Amino acid sequence: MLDDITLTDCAEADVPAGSDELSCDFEKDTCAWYDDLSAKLTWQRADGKKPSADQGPGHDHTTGSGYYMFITPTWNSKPPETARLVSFPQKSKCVSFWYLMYGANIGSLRFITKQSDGTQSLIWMRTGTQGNKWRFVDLSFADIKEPIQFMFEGTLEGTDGYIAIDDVQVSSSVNGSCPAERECTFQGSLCGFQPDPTTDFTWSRTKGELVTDTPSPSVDHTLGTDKGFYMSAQLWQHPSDSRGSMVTNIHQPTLGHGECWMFWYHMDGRNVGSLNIYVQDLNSTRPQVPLWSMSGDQGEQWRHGRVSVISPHSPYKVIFEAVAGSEERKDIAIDDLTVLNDPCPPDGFCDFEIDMCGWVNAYVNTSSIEWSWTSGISAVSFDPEVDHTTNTAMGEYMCST
Ligand SMILES: [Ca+2]
Ligand SMILES: [Ca+2]
Repeated sequence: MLDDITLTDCAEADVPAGSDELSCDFEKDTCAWYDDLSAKLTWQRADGKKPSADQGPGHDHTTGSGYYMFITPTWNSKPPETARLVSFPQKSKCVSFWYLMYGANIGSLRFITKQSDGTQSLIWMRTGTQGNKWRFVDLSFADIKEPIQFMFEGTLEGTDGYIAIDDVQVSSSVNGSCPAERECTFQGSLCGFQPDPTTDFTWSRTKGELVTDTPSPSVDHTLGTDKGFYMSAQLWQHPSDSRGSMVTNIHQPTLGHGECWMFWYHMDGRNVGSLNIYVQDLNSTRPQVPLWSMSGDQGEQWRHGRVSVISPHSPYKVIFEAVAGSEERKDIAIDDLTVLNDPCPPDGFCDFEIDMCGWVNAYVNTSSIEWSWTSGISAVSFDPEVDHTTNTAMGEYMCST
């Protein structure tokens, strides 16, 4: 059995054979991932063929009836309780995985890296229910030179629900870059975004604690803290009507019905300017096609945006462009970009299956009504038992408590 392993000043040969086997569907074992036995909880490997109430979601991601890793509260849980699944130090640059987090106040799932000097970095985090479905994350560590350890840290806060992971992929980069990311928090990297040199300025990856006393957001959207990174056009540095663009990596052709790009944006300042999104078809000499645009003050908060990209015959890039307005104190920022293999729902329609579609709780007075993202399985009594979209207890709906 292994326990809280820390390796310092190791030669590569000191790491056990097979320790780089981190791509894992958990069908036979946990590959080279090991549990931190100093933590209160351990990750369990569950069998999707024998689902039971205490076995997490009951279906894996690989085949629907295979194995996955999960944690769930038990009758004698004393939250918060944390479990950690850890890798040996290695040099892989690209990580992706599927996760499922479900249940009222279930807790949080974090992806953390640990350097040989013990420094830990929080790369990715989700808190609270994310709906009863498997969700995809990919991360890249292109800037990292020394071997690092990867860690899945799940913390249970509630009394029902589960946190599960499956189909972890860990690989080297190809020509220095990972496959174009489908989910980006900007916590560990630029996610392949590159400046467009034909525009007037470039965006910056920054965080609240680096931009105090500026109009840039004081907290990011992912973590909600001044330690969380986002992309900012830093418009207060740029004259009116100047423009700066960021271009994504090349994305492979979409399915015929397209895919949905979802993101969070922050536009603060009365004449802040505009945020424009374009798609560039790489097999065509046509100019960029405008997809989405927003102008003017959207308040001091993160707002949700989404846009459908349909490019079934050609690889493509997406361009985010900020155009500076006349206001002095102004900025435009984006965070938490997610690409789904489905078209976006129509405007004005929100089935709450994916998220809250940009609806935010408005605190008008001291009344304690708050909408929470829930479903029948985790709902308290007096809430509807099924939602309208899927007509099952697994669908999400909004209720006030
Ligand atoms: Ca599996
Ligand atoms: Ca972020």
